[in-house]
Amino acid sequence: MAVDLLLGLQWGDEGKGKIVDVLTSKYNIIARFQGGPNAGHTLVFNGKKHVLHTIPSGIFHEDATNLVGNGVVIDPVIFKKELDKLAEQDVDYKKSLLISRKAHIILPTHRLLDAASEASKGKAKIGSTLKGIGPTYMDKTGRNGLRVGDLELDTWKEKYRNLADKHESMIDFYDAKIEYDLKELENEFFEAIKVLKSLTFIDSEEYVFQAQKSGKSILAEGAQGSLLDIDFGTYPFVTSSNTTAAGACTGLGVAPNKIKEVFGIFKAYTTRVGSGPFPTELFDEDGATMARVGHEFGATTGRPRRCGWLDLVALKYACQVNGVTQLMMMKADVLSGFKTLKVATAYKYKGETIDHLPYNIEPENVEPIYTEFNGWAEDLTEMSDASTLPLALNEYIAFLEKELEIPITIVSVGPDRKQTIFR
Ligand code: 2SA
Ligand code: MG
Repeated sequence: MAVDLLLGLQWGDEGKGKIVDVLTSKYNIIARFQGGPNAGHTLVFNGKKHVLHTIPSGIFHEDATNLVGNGVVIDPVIFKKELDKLAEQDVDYKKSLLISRKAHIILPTHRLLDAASEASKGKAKIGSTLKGIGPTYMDKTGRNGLRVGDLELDTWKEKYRNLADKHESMIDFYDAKIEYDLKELENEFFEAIKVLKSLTFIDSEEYVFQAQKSGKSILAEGAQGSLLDIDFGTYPFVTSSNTTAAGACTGLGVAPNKIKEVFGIFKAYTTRVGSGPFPTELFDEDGATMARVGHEFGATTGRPRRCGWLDLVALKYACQVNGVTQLMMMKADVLSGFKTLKVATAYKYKGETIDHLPYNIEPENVEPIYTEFNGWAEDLTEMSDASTLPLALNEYIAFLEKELEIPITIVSVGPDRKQTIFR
């Protein structure tokens, strides 16, 4: 059976968690393939909101198996907190949650290094979530990392100590004053490791291979967004993993020819949290309205998200890099009430008009060229049928489909599972 991918096409927070939750009943296995507790995937059902960070968004469905793949980085402390929350909801995760032995572990000192690195950069900081993501992936590619499978060996504490000691000397190297009590952080870490060790560790690439062979269906759940990809994103203002389709191959061991559908999730407008260029960013009342109506705050850090118009230049680029086969448009409801909507359809770049994403999209280099659309006044949040959508929204959708040459198969009109319109 083929593997389907679900990815964010912007700078994260597109609503991937919600759509995974909506689609889970069609799949046997939901698998995360990159990122870690920097992610914040929000699910709403039965009047309750749930935020997941490392655990796949299929966890609330009894029949689904949830796999944390080798490409993910795990902070045992945050993982334990997520598990505690699930236990409070009577979710029986022991049976349904599997962890790759090859996933890397975030040490307390990785978090400290993240903080020291960001503090030392001053204004040029990445705007990291400070979860230790960058330093952990650095140790992975630097071939120094501690992996989940190491926890099954007697030598893991020694390996931990050596790495943590090295990190401590590195923290001193940064020109930043970071206050910390490592003993306390370690107590919490070792407690959490005990909980992690009570879960099922597997050779996940073999599991994924056998699952496909026996006809099981798999949905790979991306975290962050395509423009935060370490290779294709707005470097250096990116995360440290491949958030694009290729990341699912390396982060799960899925062969490229086994991938079938690629679901590209995007917001009807654009948001970004953290630093970095954002050509269609708004600093006016319209941006403030999007932030207010869309409740645009980081699901992990609570930071306010920057808001702006939809950027078709960037969206097209993301569709290309990922080979998107179906689009899903989120938060259409947030745009209700705008008289006029704008979509950036090209950039002015070095005196020319271009419609592809150039190397440098810093504000001094690109100026978005907008196409305007009529807005709609109707409240969409109670709608459940595509035939009831306002004309102006249908025109907005038709334009995007024509430009991107990909069908929009879902329009989301609110955070709840039920507020999902299939087309
Ligand atoms: P990091 O922590 O090293 O991966 O940060 C590097 C950049 O990646 C951005 N990033 C994100 N952007 C949007 N959403 C993310 N998840 C949380 C959420 C973010 C939050 O769902 O709201 O709560 O603040 C996420 N994770 C990483 C980050 O802002 C940096 O620009
Ligand atoms: Mg998020």
